[in-house]
Amino acid sequence: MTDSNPDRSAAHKPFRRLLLTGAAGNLGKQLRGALAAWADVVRVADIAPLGEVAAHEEAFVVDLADETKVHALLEGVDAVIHLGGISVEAPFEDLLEANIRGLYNLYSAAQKQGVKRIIYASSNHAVGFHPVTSVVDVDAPLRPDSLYGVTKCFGESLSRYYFDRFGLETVCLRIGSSFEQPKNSRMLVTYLSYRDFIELVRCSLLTNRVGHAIVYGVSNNRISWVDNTKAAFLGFRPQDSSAQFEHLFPAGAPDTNFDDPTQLFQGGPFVLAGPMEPKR
Ligand code: NAI
Ligand code: 15L
Repeated sequence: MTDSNPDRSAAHKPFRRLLLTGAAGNLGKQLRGALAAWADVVRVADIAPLGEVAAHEEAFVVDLADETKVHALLEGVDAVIHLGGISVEAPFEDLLEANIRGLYNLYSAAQKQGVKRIIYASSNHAVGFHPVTSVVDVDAPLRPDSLYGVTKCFGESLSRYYFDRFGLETVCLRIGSSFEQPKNSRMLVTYLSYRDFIELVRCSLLTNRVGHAIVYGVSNNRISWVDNTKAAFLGFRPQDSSAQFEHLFPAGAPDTNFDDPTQLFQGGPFVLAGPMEPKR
């Protein structure tokens, strides 16, 4: 996505305006500062308060389910990093508004506003019902492990449709577990450091012609359940590893409890988390 406008080249930033949704969340807070290097203006959005707004930022408090506001949110935007939405298993009604209706609103508005590319935060839970004894590549069959995972499959399909129909590019990031550090032994396998997450977003934004792509977001961990060979064109090379945290979760005797689905499948505890009853 190089910029051929001479006025823009003079500024040495590849984008005029980037939109970051979910900017008040865990990963949004990590990414927010980095975006200043890639765009003159960073539009930050969330349903939650956005805190202090920097000089290069525009803040929008928006519910993604609000169609009118989402269309206004996309005005004048070159590319989007879409992290907003419910990030764990939840009652269907809640997922429906934030992750299904909200995502449709985003793509519909992006297409009408001429947005060129969306970086979509999918999840390992789109394929979480693959066993831990397998390695999944980006063409592995979808096997969502939760209604949350189903919404991520919806996002991957919706973005595929918008590329095939309108040429709106998307990179779907099947993020593993991106936190300060792994919280359990499963996350030693699925860990994505914040630094590697930011690098993955950078590669996804700046690679020319991505079409519709899927890539796994994991660091260079000692054990892996995923294979990014077919996404090599993105140039993502993770620098970090969960090895530095292995002492926190010492390996025990092999787990031979074949009745425990949270140990058998890549999605871990998500495989038993749903469906959840609506909140009354
Ligand atoms: P998070 O839950 O901390 O952040 C999500 C943000 O979305 C929150 O700030 C929340 O207020 C906002 N949001 C929720 N509903 C909204 C709505 N209706 N309208 C507008 N904003 C809304 O999650 P985190 O960890 O920052 O993850 C970011 C994205 O990456 C999420 O889409 C999540 O599903 C995905 N992801 C994250 C992983 C991780 O390990 N952190 C792993 C796999 C996927
Ligand atoms: C996700 O998709 C969630 O957003 C995050 O909170 C973690 O639970 C992560 O997956 C995981 O699998 O560890």
